[in-house]
Amino acid sequence: KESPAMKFQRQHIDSDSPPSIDSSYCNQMMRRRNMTKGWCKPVNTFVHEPLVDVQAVCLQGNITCKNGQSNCHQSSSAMHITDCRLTNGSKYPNCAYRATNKMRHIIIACEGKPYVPVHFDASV
Ligand code: UVC
Repeated sequence: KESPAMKFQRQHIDSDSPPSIDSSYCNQMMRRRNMTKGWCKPVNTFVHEPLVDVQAVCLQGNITCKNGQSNCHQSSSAMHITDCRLTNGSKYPNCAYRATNKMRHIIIACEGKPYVPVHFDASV
């Protein structure tokens, strides 16, 4: 079974490709990473940095998550990310996305032992 840590990597880590402003990137990646099964996930961020650098964020600035939990962490450096946002007219099963590239500080939730990323909360 997929662990929360593996799920985070599937949904949010794309170390190997450079940031892309191409909407086909989001359309392909959202499908390839199984986020268009059963519904179209409305917003999803891919981080284009080495996995170890994203895992290291769990040791960086501790902040409160949007849901009120206290296990969120904000990256000390800005990171290359692509936000994929579902287009207004998009209707399941035809999930169509818009891509936006950003350099942002990421905010992720971490859990467990080892203490690893399990949720992408926001970027600032
Ligand atoms: N999400 C992102 N990036 C954002 C905001 C939200 O990927 O900037 C995704 C996260 O995937 C959130 C979900 O939880 O939308 C709901 O807000 V999650 O637990 O990591 O699957």
